[in-house]
Amino acid sequence: MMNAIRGRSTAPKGRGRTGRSATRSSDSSLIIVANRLPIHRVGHGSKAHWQSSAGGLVTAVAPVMQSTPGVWVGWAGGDAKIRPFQHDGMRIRPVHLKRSDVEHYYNGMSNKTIWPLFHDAIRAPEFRRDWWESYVEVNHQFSRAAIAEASDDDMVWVHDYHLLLAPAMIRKARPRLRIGLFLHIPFPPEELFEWLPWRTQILRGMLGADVVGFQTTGAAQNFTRLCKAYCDATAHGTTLTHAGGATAARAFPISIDFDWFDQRARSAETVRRVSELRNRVGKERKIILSVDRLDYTKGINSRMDAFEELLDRGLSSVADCVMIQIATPSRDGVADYATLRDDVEKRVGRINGRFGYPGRVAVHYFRRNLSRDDLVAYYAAADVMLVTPLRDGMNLVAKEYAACRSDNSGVLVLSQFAGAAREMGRALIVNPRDTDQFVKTIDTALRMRRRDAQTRMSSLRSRVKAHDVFAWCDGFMSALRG
Ligand code: GDG
Repeated sequence: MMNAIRGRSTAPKGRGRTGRSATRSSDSSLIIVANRLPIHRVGHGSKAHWQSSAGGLVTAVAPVMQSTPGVWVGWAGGDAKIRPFQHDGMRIRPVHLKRSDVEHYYNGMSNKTIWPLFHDAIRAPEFRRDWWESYVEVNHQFSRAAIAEASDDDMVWVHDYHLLLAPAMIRKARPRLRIGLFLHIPFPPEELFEWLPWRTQILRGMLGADVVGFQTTGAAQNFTRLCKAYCDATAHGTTLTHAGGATAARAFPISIDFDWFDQRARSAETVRRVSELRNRVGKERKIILSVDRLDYTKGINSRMDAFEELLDRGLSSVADCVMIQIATPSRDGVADYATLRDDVEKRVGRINGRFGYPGRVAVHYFRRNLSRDDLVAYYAAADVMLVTPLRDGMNLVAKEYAACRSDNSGVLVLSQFAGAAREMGRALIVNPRDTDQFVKTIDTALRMRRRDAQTRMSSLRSRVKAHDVFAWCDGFMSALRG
């Protein structure tokens, strides 16, 4: 494939008003540029091999890369220098990060500045010049790798908040490339974004793309207002015109591979696992499930508080229901995450101490990565799913749950602050900070009549099926092709 990329003609194609190439040949390659590679190394010595990784971005983009010739530029984790290689039909180009970059660019600027700021400043963002300098340098490094892989006919698709400067850096070296940027997390309103000492540089970095995609229209509008204020951009519909050319800023709500989840949930193996799980927790009890990365944006503590109050007020009991919280370990290098873990574990201990009895635990808490098949079995077993982040770009878990409810049973309780709430209005929508309303909504979900639940779930499933990850990708890619 590499020969095909390098050997392809770089003759100019049709050019748009901005001087950027406006059409692509059908055999253009796609170069994905993302902080992490879609695979990670497992095992040691002769048994070491690469395995697909879990996570929002990987889940969403991997199926697309199976069907399009492409390259994935990203960090492999750790500090080993790894040469480019081929994996499962895809060229992998690892970017090497120094330990100090992991500390400053990744743990620092990405996860202690941008992540909290873009999530409503749920934790106070820190602003450090040395982190910023490292962020600039690492963005250059990713950009150089992308430039080395791309011929002028190819498309480059940059992902997420770690690489907001890369579109303009790549554009500078290769003015005619088609460049897309998709932001997986929210884009904040002016009054928060303006805190950033490097706000203009970041906006200009993003404007290097031909298409900037967001999870919601609200996020795209926030970006548009800021570009008008700080980059002299003018807006016509969803197109921003600025000194560097034109950029489309629009919502492309991300989704899941609906059919994969649907079929897996219907399989005999899943049916067997569900029945085993039900027998273990007690057939008569309703299962309330949550699945999150262990992150303070996901609202795990407020959810535990609501569940505790539900039991405390006697609205439900441990004989009637059980909560299962799957919490995937995340960002262990950031102190806030260790504190969160302690807080969550204290709450689980307290609730079990107060309400559990022999043979009946109130909260089952798993802090580990499960296989996708295990996850599907939990989704298929759960009577009520709580997806209640304090702020979330989209939240794929909400969509995965709906996809696993092939008989239309199950009730989804969804935070109004998840991007998914824009599309999944037939869920029970909650404000997770309003404990009173939260407790009542869990109670309503537990008591909902089967027919009402089925009407809601059927509508949720239709929406997710019609707007699956392939539709998301087609939508973004056709905008990118111009
Ligand atoms: C970011 C944005 C946006 C979870 N635990 C396990 C596991 N998972 C999988 C889920 C789901 C994914 O990870 C999590 O996706 P989310 O959307 O919930 O969240 P983030 O990781 O925060 O992702 C988010 C997303 O990007 C996509 O744009 O929706 O708003 O924050 O697919 O199934 N998978 C396996 N084992 C686990 O234990 N195998």
